[in-house]
Formats: sequence, structure tokens, C-alpha cells
Amino acid sequence: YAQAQIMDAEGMRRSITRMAHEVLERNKGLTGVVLVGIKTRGAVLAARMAERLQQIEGERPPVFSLDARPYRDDLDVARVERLPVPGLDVRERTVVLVDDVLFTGRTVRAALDAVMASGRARMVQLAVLIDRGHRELPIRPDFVGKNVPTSRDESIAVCFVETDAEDGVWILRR
Ligand code: 3GP
Ligand code: 5GP
Ligand code: MG
Repeated sequence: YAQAQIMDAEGMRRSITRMAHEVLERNKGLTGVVLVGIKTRGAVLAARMAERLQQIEGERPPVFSLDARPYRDDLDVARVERLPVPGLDVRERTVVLVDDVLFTGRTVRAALDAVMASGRARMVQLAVLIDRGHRELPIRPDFVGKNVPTSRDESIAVCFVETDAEDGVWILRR
């Protein structure tokens, strides 16, 4: 693989800070806002955003994480159990779905199914650190860290200290 770094730790921090401000601006604060991170690294990103929101606003939104895989359209779904997210009640809430990379949109579609299974949210918004294009569904993010046009044979490596050795984003080329 050839690789090039497109974000360092400081760049990630700034993007997360800006997205936190945008969430506050869009929703006029945090009343009723719940962050739902898509496992694995979307959940890490959601926790980072909550931490930043706490610093900015003095209030920490509830954070949940969900596994969207049981709801995907490309698995033998009958074989995978679809369990509700423990403790998540989205009724009258604004759900901000959070993922590290947005690609085809199929994971987000699956995550929407999982959210719907927790009730009728007032609104659902989408935050992603990297939008790499190639959507296969009519899904678009509300909050974007960085748009990174990729070819199909490139991929994006998103690393967080919590899950990887360091913070950073790289583009990998076969
Ligand atoms: P994440 O931990 O960075 O969020 O399961 C390991 C990783 O594979 C997870 O990434 C998950 O999002 C990702 N993954 C799951 N389904 C797909 C897929 O269809 N394509 C790609 N490229 N990655 C996927
Ligand atoms: P989707 O194609 O459904 O939008 O993306 C599927 C899942 O894989 C999402 O969780 C997304 O974050 C992840 N993903 C897709 N492409 C990439 C990529 O190039 N790099 C990383 N790190 N994750 C990706
Ligand atoms: Mg992901």
C-alpha cells in the first residue's frame, strides 16, 4: 500500500470541535439531543464529540453506540439477532448518528433501521469525520469533518488513540 496522511491529531481535534459547534448551532443547544455512534470507530468519535460539547456548553449529551451489522442488507439477516440498544429511547429526541467514514451509505441506512426500532425520533441527523463519496443510496451527512474524494480502490484509515496506537487519518492506495 501507498499511504498519505490527510489529517493529524490536531486536524482531527479541530474538525471535532467545529462539528460540535455546528451541532449546537443547528439544534440551538443540546435539549433533546442524543449522540448515537456506529461501532466501532463511530462510537469513539461520538464520545469525543460529547466530551467537546461538554467543554463548550457545560452539558454532556447522552451517548449510545449501536452495531448496525444485524440490520445490513447484504447479510443473511434471518441469522443475526436484532437487539434493541439498551437504554436508548429516541422518542421526542434529536438523534445525531455518528460514524468515522461515510462511503456507500448502506451502514447508515442499516443504523436508521436500528434507531427506528427504538421508537419515533423527532429528527435524525448524520455526522461523519470523513465523507469519501461513492454513495449508493440517497443519504447525505449534516456535519462533515472533511470531504475526501476517493477512487473505489482507495480506502481511508481512521485511527483513534482509544482503538489504535495514535490519532490520524490516512488514504491508502493499492
Ligand atoms: P470502524 O471500526 O472503523 O468503524 O469491522 C471493522 C471495520 O469494518 C469497522 O470500521 C466497520 O465500520 C467496517 N466495515 C463494516 N462494513 C464494511 C463495509 O462494507 N466496507 C468497508 N470498507 N468497511 C466496513
Ligand atoms: P458504507 O459503505 O456502508 O457507507 O460504509 C460501511 C462502514 O464501513 C461504515 O461504518 C464506514 O465507516 C466504514 N467504511 C467504509 N469505507 C471505509 C474506509 O475507506 N475506511 C474506513 N476506515 N471505514 C470505511
Ligand atoms: Mg465506521
